[in-house]
Amino acid sequence: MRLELSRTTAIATILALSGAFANSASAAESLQDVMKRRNLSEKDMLAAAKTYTPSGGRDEFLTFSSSGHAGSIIVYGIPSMRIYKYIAVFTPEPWQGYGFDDESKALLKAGSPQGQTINWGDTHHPNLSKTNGDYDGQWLFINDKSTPRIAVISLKDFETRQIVVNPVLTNEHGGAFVTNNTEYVMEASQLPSPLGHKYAPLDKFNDEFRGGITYWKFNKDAGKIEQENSFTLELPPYSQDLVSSGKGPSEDWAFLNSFCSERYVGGIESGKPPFEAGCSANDTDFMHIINWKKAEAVFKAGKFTKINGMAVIPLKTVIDEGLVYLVPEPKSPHGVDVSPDGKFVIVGGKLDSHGSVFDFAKMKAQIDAKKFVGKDAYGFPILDMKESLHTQVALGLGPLHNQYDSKPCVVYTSLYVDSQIVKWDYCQGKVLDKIAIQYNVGHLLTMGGDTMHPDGHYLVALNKLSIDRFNPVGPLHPQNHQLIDISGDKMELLYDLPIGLGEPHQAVAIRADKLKPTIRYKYGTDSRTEEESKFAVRPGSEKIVRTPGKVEVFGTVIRSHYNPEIVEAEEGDQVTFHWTNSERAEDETHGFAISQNDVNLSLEPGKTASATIEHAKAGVYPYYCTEFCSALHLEMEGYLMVRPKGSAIEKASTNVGTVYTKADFDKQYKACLDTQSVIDKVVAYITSTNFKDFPTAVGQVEDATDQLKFGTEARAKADDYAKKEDWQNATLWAGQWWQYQVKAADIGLRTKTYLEQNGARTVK
Ligand code: K7E
Ligand code: CUA
Repeated sequence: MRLELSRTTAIATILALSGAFANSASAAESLQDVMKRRNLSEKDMLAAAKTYTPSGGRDEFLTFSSSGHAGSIIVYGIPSMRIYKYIAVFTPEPWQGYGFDDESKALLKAGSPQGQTINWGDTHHPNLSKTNGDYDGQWLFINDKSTPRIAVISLKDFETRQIVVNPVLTNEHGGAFVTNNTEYVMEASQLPSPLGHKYAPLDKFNDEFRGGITYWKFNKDAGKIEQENSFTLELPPYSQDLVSSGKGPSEDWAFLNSFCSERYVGGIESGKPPFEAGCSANDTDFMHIINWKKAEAVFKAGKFTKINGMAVIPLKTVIDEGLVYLVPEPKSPHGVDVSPDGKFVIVGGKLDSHGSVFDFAKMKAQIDAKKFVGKDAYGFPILDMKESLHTQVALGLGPLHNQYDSKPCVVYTSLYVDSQIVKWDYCQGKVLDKIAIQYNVGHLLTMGGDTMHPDGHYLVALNKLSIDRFNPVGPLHPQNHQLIDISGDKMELLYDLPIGLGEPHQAVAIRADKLKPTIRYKYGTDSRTEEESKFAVRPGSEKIVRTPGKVEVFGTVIRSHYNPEIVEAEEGDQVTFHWTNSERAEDETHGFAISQNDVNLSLEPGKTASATIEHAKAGVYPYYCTEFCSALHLEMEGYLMVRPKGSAIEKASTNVGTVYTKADFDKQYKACLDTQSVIDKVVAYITSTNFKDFPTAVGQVEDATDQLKFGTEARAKADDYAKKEDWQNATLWAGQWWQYQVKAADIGLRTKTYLEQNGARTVK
């Protein structure tokens, strides 16, 4: 339950607190001083109190927003509006090693049309997997409008798992929308084209060009789209737009908008009016009412042809089997959104000032009675528009998208031209409230707004322009997401989030407690497939394998060194590094960059990733860690030595640098013994508490124990060499012992602070 402070109580509390501070002896500014200095009103203070999240605080909801043609997904929290992550999807992203390690390169290649790797995508509609119409927190999908593709993202590690290319359509817009139980991910075309990437001249538009909607079969357990179980419905060459899945009574159905049912083909260069004129001539376009459940049965009965390996149900079969019906909708519609109870479908008409509420039961009755007012040019039955409508409500100019509230019958619609959001009652057909937006709003986002049980609370306006809202950063402005409180009767604007990637079209938000991401990978996981990597090795079994023309490194990384550190190769060799991060500690990520090469890996705890240099050029190539992983992060480094063709292999030199004596060894050894007594004190403190009740502390203690174990091994080596009076190796290994001690002490102190701050008790 959310604690709702009334406006007056909140302000009274804030003012009382500020009074308390003013009375204190410190010279710190009071709240009133700050309000005056920064010119903040009480309303501002209230908005701040509703969004401000103190350090260490958590958000109630997580948002997944498209980044548009930046090709990724932006993750941010609500109500704090703090950005947490950019999930790389269609576009390479070096921090995550995405598009730079062999594993993700393979994923991007498999997700591109044959013969090329496409390194960007135009993401529009992220959608979450659902079970019984509600988010289950497992999978996320997003579409690429430019190259018709769908990506699957795992919510276990927030990584892209799969990209599938549509072999039939040439572009799309109506993706990635899911059916009520994520049986299918839907993807509908926008610009009609000959199916299967063929050529046909534009004067054959009516006969050879087609639209289509693909039903990608999703295997929820495997987290995989299965192309062999997917199918496409051939549709008339209208510009199909967005699609919304039915729910409850309409669960077997989907609703697909279209514009340009005029089938106009522009040609401004030859004196014809542009597309925009010819595509908006008619008063109405067609909503497609799709019986996908029946389409699935027709597909399973084998009534399809295959195009480029994809099952396509031909136009005639679609009509004969009763898979698609049309109903006129106000011209140039955009948003289509099924109500939480599945009874209504609300359509926004960009060029019409109404929100049109279609009644599923009324449409279904006409379909069952085969009562049609006519057929389109291809023979698709058309329902009566008036008889299909529950109501139409004058909302304002340019209604685009709709999102539902947790309150029954309440919906929010974006008004693109008016730059407003309208709150209205779609049952009674009346406007309830309006709020101004900066500026030209597109999609809206309510919490769980497309599920059967929306959470309410907040609304986000995904705006197209930000004009005067932020400090200028050049002609390309940040995108602006505006957070609005919808818990009361009146909408209240709370916060502006400038986003430095664009253009975000749609976003979805899920209650944070529905997500259970992992903290570390199972040892040796290829994160791009989530399977065990065949290249993983354990500490102690690192190796360099040489075959003619090839050098393959199987190594490990841990604070703060690579094993191996020096790798020899010959000019022209193919050199591959497979690194496994053998850390168990939370957040102990290492990187791997090789100078002068397009290589950077992100190695999270437990992960195995690979990088290949195809034809090594002669030279010295330092490699190093790109994450500041410990105090000796800068020392986490190595050399790839590529000797000129034909020269002999060199041994890593040991007789360079400082020479150590017994005195050096004794000094280092004493430092280690002193450090050990500090560690013992910290350990004594931790074990005197109930640290076992704190999973974070338990994880840290495990990690520190690991480090101390490695330290003991290094100490044994130092002792051995000391016995042989090899002071060089004895001193260096004693130094390594000390490194492990420092890491253990660092973790130990972090744990001590954590326990103190989180109220651990003394138990013995
Ligand atoms: Cu920009 Cu859904 Cu692609 Cu509307 S879409 S705004
Ligand atoms: Cu590992 Cu820095």
